Amino acid sequence: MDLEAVCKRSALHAKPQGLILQYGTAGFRTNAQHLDHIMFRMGLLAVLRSKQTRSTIGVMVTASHNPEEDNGVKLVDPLGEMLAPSWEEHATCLASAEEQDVRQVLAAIVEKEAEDLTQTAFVVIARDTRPSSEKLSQSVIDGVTVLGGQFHDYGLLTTPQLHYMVYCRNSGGRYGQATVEGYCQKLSKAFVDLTNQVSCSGDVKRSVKVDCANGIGALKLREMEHYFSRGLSVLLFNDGTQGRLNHLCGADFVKSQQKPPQGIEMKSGERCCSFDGDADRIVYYYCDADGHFHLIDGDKIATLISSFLKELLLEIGESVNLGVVQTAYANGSSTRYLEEVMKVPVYCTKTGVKHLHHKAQEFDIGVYFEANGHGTALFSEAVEVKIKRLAQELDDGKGKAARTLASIIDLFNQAAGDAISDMLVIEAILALKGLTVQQWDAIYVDLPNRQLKVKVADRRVISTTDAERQAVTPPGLQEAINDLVKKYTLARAFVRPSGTEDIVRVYAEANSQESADRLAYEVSLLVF
Ligand code: 16G
Ligand code: ZN
Repeated sequence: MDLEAVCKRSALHAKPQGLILQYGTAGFRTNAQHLDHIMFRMGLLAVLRSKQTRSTIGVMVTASHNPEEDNGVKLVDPLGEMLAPSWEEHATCLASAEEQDVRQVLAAIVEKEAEDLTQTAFVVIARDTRPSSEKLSQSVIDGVTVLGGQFHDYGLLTTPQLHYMVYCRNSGGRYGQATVEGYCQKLSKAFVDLTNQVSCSGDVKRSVKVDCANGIGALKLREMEHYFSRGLSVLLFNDGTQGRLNHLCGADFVKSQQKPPQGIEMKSGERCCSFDGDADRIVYYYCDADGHFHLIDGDKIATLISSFLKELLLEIGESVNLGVVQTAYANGSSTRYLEEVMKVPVYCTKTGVKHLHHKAQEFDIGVYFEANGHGTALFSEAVEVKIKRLAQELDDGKGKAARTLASIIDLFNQAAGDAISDMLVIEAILALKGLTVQQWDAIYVDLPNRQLKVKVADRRVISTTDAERQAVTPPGLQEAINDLVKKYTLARAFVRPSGTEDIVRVYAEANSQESADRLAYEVSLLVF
């Protein structure tokens, strides 16, 4: 490792003195102007991680649903997963080092991880459509090359597409071909196989309206739609030709504001969905005949998917361990429905995709979704092999169910939650089951809920346990929340420090909107 050369080049990507940024829940994120040094250094770190794991590592330049002037970066581990926690710490140390200390921090990482520096390194890079992304990804490449790493720049990809590429490259082709075409073909073939089972009924062609948040999702859907257009037509809105990224549109806006995005025309009963800026989240919605807006969030998506999977497993006659993973934000009605009606075990983890993903890996089939619409389903290798074998061997009703399940397995992006893949899964399930969006929505009724942000002097005084559902500190806070919750019916409330903003988040739900609003407000006064 030529540290002299690294330091010289690092000076060209100098860190503003005193600027300290943390590798947060989903990597570094802030105003794009402050990120050049971070990008260069994450190029360096990706090379070290690649040498250590002897695998291809991914670097994604995006700030997801943040405003257009922000940007960010995250590393993708060998199986397409989020970076391991010990390396998040290395990332924070390296990003925070003043210029003269970079050499020392790099050497410390090499020593701690017992790196074999003679190993080759390979890094794949992609970016979203932000104006700042292209230049910032060049800084990543600069970091990769100065440490002697090889790289492939995919250019514009959705975040989950990059996760998919990393997984493909490290699975020796077992998972799929690591190209955009490979991704499009794998998903489309699975989707067409599924929808071919229904299209013979002479139905009019299905269609869905998609709000692309003025982001990368529009480009990638356009690139792909001709592969599956016989089964589904997608009508794109907020495709980036006019509006600003994530501005008054996109999955995060729709979920948090509980209203339709700007720039989409909705007719009563029409199925619509929104992606976020890097297309790793999706929520659905529709307007009823009275013009009322109905949101179908990640919880209802998880319910649709897990009930469909469970039905198929029953038909096939296989007993398989299927579990659903949620966070504290999951609507109480969804948890109750899954546990009591569907008899599916439900687990709760801390917020952040990496926590849900790891928990879901414990099951033969693990379905995980955050209420905000990030999620997917994971299938153990044993289950995948078995189902695909049964799909070939059996030719009765069981064989048909096995073939459906085999296609569904291929349609999921098992590396990360993926708005395009999830949309195709949902569209296929609705078509196969002949469900309208209203029928899907009616599976259960969401409990009214309210989220509030509270600005405090130091959000770290609040610490939590039990997957963020109980406050440990400050002392007395949890008891006070419990006392408030007791006054309401079907109520629940919790507080947690945000992992992405300098605020505390309050969540409350109860049997009426007024109660949920009041409870959230009362809890926020405790935090203040
Ligand atoms: C990040 C997470 C998302 C989580 C959100 C919570 C990933 C890829 N993204 O966007 O899963 O819901 O942070 O933010 O992990 P908060 O801590 O500010 O509530
Ligand atoms: Zn995102």
